[in-house]
Amino acid sequence: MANYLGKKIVIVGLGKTGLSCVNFFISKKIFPKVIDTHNSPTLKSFIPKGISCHFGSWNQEWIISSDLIILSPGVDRFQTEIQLAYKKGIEIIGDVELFCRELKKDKKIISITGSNGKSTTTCLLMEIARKAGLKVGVGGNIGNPVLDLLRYDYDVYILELSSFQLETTNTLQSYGAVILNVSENHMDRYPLGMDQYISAKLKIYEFAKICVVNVMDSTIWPIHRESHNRDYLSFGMNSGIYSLNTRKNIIQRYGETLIHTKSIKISGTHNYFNFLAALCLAEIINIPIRTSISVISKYRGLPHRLQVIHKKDGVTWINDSKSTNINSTIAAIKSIEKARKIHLLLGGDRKMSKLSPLKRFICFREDIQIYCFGKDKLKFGKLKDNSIVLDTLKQCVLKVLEISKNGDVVLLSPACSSLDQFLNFEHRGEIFTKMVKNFCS
Ligand code: UMA
Ligand code: ADP
Repeated sequence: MANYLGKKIVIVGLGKTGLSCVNFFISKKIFPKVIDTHNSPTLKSFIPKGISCHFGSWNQEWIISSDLIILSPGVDRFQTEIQLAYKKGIEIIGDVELFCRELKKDKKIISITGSNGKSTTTCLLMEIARKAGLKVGVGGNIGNPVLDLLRYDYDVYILELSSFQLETTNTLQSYGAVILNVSENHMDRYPLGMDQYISAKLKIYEFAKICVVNVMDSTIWPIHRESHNRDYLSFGMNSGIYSLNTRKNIIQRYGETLIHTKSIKISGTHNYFNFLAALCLAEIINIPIRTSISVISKYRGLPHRLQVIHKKDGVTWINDSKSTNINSTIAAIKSIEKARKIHLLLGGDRKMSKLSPLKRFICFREDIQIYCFGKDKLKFGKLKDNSIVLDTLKQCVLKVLEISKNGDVVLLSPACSSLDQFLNFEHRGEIFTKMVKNFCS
């Protein structure tokens, strides 16, 4: 357990993470300072009395005179103010690092990262572990800050970690860790491109006891020097310890059948890979395979991920609002097995990602009509002939209603962050669902 007494601590960002850090320090009778560059951060009324706050800009004086800076994941560590602090040698960490330093060493952490599938895999593993009778704490990027998990004593801590959270973590010693996959995402935060993004992801394996490895992508295999005994489990398509056999459509372990894909309730081959990773992680925490398989056979996935929200006049409406990058949108399109036409709603903030892989995938598909909205609508509009470019999601839905016919699928899988027009991806998905139900009734 680290000792923070006497240190000058500055927390940057007063969202969920910042607030959890404030509460963590207060529980130790330490009073940090808080900076948020917005004039009126939404959680400011939750700040206890006696905490000095600076809102609306940076406070360079506080930053450079501090001993320890706690960065929220949404704060870019490459901005000038933070870079100055690095140059001065000030320690800069995040909430996950605080958590790691605090958690008793005999406790097991399972950590999950990847460009897509983190929440699906995290929730599935949580359900498997609960079914096996374990007390499970789940936190991180999935929505509840990890420090809040310290309030209870769990058998296992399942952490969903973003690249931003991994960047500011130095001593994470997971019992089991996985990088599910990697594809271009958050390029607005990685000026040096994919290598820099992948390096952040690879931190998850650095001190992990058992690494779960995606055999299909060598760029995300563990590369750290073997400074300690570590084990490996692997998953992949027609390869790896846990594998998807695409000839027989079964999930296997060492070639032995575990489940036929037709017994699985959620669609999309990409989800089978999430399941393989969850099976590896469940094995690491000694859960019997039959328990895992029984949960997998009933798992229906999470809202806002390929969620069928309405069927009317032969048209199926799907909410995949959580698709915030190109690869998750390609996965969504691939998961649609039968459609006369797919009406694909795209748009928002693409976070500087290249759109060419999506262009290659859709440009010759005559069964796909695209509708583009939001900040990057013009960029998306260039992906395909006859694209329909409008300002808002609502305008796109109204247009689809004019054009769609029996046998069609309408897919909101925007490949973008929602923050230009919505509060978050849940808000975007809820608005879409409400509109569809209202307009179609
Ligand atoms: N802020 C500044 N200066 C900046 C940037 C932000 O002061 O330069 C302030 C904002 O004004 C705001 C606060 O920081 O008041 C927000 O902090 P934050 O963006 O870190 O958000 P939190 O509410 O703390 O939520 C974070 C994660 N957010 C991000 O990584 C952007 C949440 O993941 C996570 O669930 C939560 O911690 C708990 O761990 C969200 C997310 O979008 C869901 N993650 C990205 C993704 O999944 O793609 C990585
Ligand atoms: P994350 O937490 O990494 O954002 P989610 O499980 O919430 O992942 O899914 C986000 C989006 O990615 C959804 O659109 C979902 O359909 C898609 N998705 C889920 N798993 C994968 C995967 N393994 N590969 C590609 N896309 C995926």
